[in-house]
Amino acid sequence: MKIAIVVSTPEVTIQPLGLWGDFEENVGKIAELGYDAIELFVGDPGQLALQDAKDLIRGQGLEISAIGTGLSYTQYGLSFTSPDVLTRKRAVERIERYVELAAELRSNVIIGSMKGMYQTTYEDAWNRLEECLKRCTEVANDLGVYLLLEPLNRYESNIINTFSEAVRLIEEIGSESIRVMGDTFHMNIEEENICKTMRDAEQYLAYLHVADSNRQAPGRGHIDFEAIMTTLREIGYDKFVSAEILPIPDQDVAAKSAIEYLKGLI
Ligand SMILES: [Mn+2]
Repeated sequence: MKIAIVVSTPEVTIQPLGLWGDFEENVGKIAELGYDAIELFVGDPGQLALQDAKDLIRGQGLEISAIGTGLSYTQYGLSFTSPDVLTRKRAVERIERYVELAAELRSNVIIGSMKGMYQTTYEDAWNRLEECLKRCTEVANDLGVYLLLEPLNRYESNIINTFSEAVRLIEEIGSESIRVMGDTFHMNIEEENICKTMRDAEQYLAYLHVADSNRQAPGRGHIDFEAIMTTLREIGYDKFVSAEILPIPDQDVAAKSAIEYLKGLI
């Protein structure tokens, strides 16, 4: 099991659930704290100075666990369930750019917020999402990248709130290039039992965001991370656990307390 944390790339103008600001300084801090990897929070992949970022991260001996794409919905309004065909087309093209970026960085692409908040029927939204994701998996498959489908809680999206929906969609899509990822903050709201949910989806589970019940660093709320880490160990999970957390009391303290707490449980 390897530990990562969200860091925004230099072109991002808003605070992510992780570190923001001077990119070089943040990458140095993360390496110093003992993290294995960085999860890159990228806005427009076209605006990222890729080679610089890559050199900096590799220079610190860190991996790039995944690429977060949420800004493409929250800032750019691109959604897979939009009733507007042009918006969906642009959303697919945007993910294709992220997949190319991930291929360059030997990383994977998270699909969370870009599922959108639909205002049509569930069935229409499902079909639109499935069609878009099928197209994205073709590019992902060609480039050897995984798409990580993340269930979000009901206040952030109204489709794929649970692992069971995510697994059903993945099975319908029928591609090896799409997998499910968890986020303990969302799972705490939506799933009956976080550990059982992960066990049941063991064959599809490819990534995990960790945040406590209040979305702060693990250990600062009331989620049972001891049980979660035990479950991950028992199912032989050897992938990334990535801190996606509020900068409370500030981002440096949050980053430090997350790694210390998680290392204490491994
Ligand atoms: Mn998440």
